[in-house]
Amino acid sequence: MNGPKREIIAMILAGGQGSRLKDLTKTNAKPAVEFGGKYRIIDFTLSNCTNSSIDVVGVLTQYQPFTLHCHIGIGTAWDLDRTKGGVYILPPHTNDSGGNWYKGTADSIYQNMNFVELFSPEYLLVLSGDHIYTMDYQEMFKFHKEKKADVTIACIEVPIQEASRFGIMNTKEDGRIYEFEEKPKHPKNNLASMGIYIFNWDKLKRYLKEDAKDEESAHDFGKNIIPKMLKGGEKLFAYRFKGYWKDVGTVESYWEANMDLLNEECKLDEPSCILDLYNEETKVYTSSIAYPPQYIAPCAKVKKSMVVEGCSIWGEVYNSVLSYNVYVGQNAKVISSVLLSSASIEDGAIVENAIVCSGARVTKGCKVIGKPGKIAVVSENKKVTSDIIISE
Ligand code: ADQ
Ligand code: ADP
Repeated sequence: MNGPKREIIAMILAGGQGSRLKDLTKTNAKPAVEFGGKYRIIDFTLSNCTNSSIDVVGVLTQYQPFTLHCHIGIGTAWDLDRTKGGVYILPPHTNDSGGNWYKGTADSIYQNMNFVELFSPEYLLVLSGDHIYTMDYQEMFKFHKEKKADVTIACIEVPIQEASRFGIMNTKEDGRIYEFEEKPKHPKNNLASMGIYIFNWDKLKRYLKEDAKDEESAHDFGKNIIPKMLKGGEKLFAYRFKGYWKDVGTVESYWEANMDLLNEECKLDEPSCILDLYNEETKVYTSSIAYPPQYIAPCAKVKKSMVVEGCSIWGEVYNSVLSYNVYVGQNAKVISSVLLSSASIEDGAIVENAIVCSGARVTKGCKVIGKPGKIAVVSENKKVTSDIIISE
């Protein structure tokens, strides 16, 4: 089989467990976790590909992929159901030399080199399936070509206290990277890799093959490939991204990114503090299930919230994001919380600073109360029958 020739194709890394999201990723890969009411996290990256006219997209899956596979299907929602190109789901597989689980992010690309070669690309765009942002990859691609770079890494300034969660780089004035440290304990600055890379494919291929033989390597882009390329004297450039971007790697950052959707106050200020879901050019697509329209009962009060189809609300909802088919009973209160599909908050229950996962029930009169920095999480299908209050 030969695919259509493409100058650039994308590979989305979507196989990691995302263990820091704890109960949210028990039965689901992180990219398949519901977000913003009607989306799943990977929708943002897939939609960015569509909106950037990148029409060959491989999705590398491994950990708990069932929901992710069902959700992506043949890519219709993102207009990626092509006869030539489109979206391809790439789980680990065996071949005549054996085959393996994906040992790390770089290994997952290495094991799919034959797939990439089908399209004879000159460049490879490597993306993560677990970031919330909208971005035109063509702008970054233009930058990559202008700089005649071997690798371009998208980067953004993060609060210094969070810098040790990321790959941190130092650049010269023209953007050339001269230092890169993956998750440094004591970061020297705050310019973070967004885990979005454009590689010259021939060059990357060489490094992937060498890295595959290296038994000491974790076969990870941030830990191994990028430092090796830097050491090998390749031209690495940093592309500064100006918009909103969040790596929703922890329960707190996931909750915050949901709350950011409700943040009307800063809409006119910095582009980095808003995620605009209403812009036609950066529209986020998703494959959704049909539910009846949401019903807001006469006794309900709903303010500053996102409420998706199928919800029925009899109680009070403030500053919250409600996914499909959520029930909020009479005299129940939901404040600053994220309720995933088919969660049920029964009569008189109180939920505040919390995430209630899919199908969970907070039974009559029970309280689930967390606080910013210590969000309360109710896991999937759990029935809460006594108060959960995070006090310290
Ligand atoms: P992390 O986010 O910690 O750092 P990682 O956990 O490797 O990177 O996940 C990146 C993506 O790869 C995720 O979407 C994950 O699902 C996927 N993935 C992980 N292991 C995989 C495997 N074995 N097979 C397939 N997919 C896999 C990275 C960079 C940092 C950068 C941050 C930005 O290493 O330098 O700062 O991303 O978020
Ligand atoms: P406004 O008229 O300015 O919209 P609201 O009454 O909507 O004022 O309240 C503003 C904010 O206060 C809302 O965003 C909501 O988060 C919060 N709020 C309002 N009522 C309650 C309540 N009963 N419990 C908790 N938070 C509330």
